[in-house]
Amino acid sequence: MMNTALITGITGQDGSYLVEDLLERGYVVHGIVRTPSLQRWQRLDHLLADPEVHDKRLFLHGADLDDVTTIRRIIAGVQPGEVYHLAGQSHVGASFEIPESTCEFTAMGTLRILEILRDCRPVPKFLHVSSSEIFGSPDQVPQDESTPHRPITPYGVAKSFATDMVRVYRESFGFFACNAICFNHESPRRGESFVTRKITRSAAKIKLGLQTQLTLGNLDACRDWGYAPDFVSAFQCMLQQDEPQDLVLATGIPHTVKDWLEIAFGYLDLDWRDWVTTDQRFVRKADPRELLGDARRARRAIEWKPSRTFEEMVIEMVEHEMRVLNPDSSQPVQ
Ligand code: G4F
Repeated sequence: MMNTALITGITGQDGSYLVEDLLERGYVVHGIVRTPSLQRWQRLDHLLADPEVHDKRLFLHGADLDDVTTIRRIIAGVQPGEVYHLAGQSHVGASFEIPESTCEFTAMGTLRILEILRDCRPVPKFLHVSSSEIFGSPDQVPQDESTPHRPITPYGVAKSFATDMVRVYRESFGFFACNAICFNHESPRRGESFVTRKITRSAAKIKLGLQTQLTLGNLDACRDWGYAPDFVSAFQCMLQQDEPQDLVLATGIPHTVKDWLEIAFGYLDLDWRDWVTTDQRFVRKADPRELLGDARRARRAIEWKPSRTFEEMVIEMVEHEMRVLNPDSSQPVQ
């Protein structure tokens, strides 16, 4: 019998890679999307245009994360064997401006789904995409699954709540539920407000004469940046373990925003110092400084390891922007 999966947040970067991964593994996939009549789901366009896939093996259902009745009805109709919960307000900077809705969707949205699943027979397996932001200002570097949560942003607090709830439902109600504790992960499908895509897109635009300046926040900000498709490929494997457990997904290698600038602009033969300015508007009220992941448990449990180097990932993203912005050119401008 075919496996049936339900994905929340299917239209985002991770959701779009996950649906491809699950379809390739032979799953029937259902996705929950917001306001179906108004949105475009660019990252899914290729799948929705495929008559062998759309409404045959991939189905979309409209519901907001606070619409419990509709989500309950969708889950009752779909009867998924596995639920992948990716949805939520995912911009850390924005969480300072909209803390209530961040907690509403990221924290309470997760609890609501857990509560709905509690009434299912059998209870589907559940994967929650958690975040390194739960560690905030950690007292140990690198961080692993046993590192205490010390979030310093509204987003981190919301994710910490959701992560702990998943553990509580696993321990108290016997759910097969896991947190994938993901450090930053990027790709050409990253949203344009995240620093990595902002840099790669701007570098390409500047090279093509479409932009004259790039304004950023803290250039010394440091993160453990990996490649999104690698992270997403771990999600399904996590739900096939003998016993459910949380896993940290990370490269274990720190880089700064300046490293992104050096590689992205350098690849296009530009000196970033000629084009980049900083503005307090993009500096956060609080920003974790020492997020670095230890993914040894994931390596042992599911043989997970990154497939790309940092430099390969940055260059792939720059090349993608050059292709999209300059479609006549088959080669990146050197
Ligand atoms: O790209 P960012 O906005 O990602 P951030 O805040 O680390 O969050 C991302 O990764 C988390 C961990 O996986 C996820 F939980 C979360 O949902 C999201 O996917 O910022 C990265 C760093 C920060 O230190 C930020 O302060 O870059 C710094 N930065 C410097 N200038 C900037 C900018 N970030 C943004 N977005 N824009 C800037 O101009």
